[in-house]
Amino acid sequence: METAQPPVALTIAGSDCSAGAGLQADLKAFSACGVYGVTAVSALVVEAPGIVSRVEAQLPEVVAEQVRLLSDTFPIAAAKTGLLASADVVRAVQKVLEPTTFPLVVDPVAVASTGYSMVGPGFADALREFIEKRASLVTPNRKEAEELLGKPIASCDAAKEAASALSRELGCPVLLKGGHFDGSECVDFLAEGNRIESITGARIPDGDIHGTGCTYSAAITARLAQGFELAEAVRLARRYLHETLAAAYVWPKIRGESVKALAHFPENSQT
Ligand code: PXL
Repeated sequence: METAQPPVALTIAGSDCSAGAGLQADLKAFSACGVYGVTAVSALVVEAPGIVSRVEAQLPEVVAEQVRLLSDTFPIAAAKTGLLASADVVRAVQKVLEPTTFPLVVDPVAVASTGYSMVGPGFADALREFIEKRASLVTPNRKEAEELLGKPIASCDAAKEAASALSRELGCPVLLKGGHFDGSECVDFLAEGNRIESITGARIPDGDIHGTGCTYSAAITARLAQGFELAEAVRLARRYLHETLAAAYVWPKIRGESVKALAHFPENSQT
């Protein structure tokens, strides 16, 4: 019997051996959203929740070769980039994506939630050029938006204007995520030039779980691969992220801290 084929989404991202973030999070989110995921590995990260011990950017030509082979083989409907880790990898990815036209979500990851910088010299400039030339959406958190704008964003109110300013500067839609501002609700701003939409979600206590940014941008990518327009893709992805946080797993303390992970298949979490 023939079954309907799912859309295909590509992630170009780092491997997180603890599987909470990076391409492992992306693949889980793609699968949970009903999309077939393929992966080009851009960096190897040795980490566990709360600790990053090493980041090894992969050879730019090997990253590009993965992307080329995958996009020559699969009908890729949308893609995302996560941790690209070096300026040379960014430039190689930009070049290999030149002939492609599918929607591309750029998650401008540079620093792990532990504060560990995961990128090399010249990264910020290379990433900005890549975003300006190819991104369909960029998804900064507060720190990443401040880095891209070159100035602090003092409050959630200021974030609205910052999202618009950034979108005009970069020439592409911006989703500025509100998780790192104060308040009982998380407000994300989706700016497409002068048009702005706020997406509000309840703040989940202890919701600072590793991999939320990767999961959010991967779920957006999955929805774009399924043909949803941008604002609806973001709304659906925000809801999915909320579910993975609300059903999160917590294992007992090991190094003084309990170990948490997002639950990507929340409907299975009690079985
Ligand atoms: O959460 C950011 C992130 C993205 N990608 C990889 C990571 C991390 C965080 O540690 O390891 C591969």
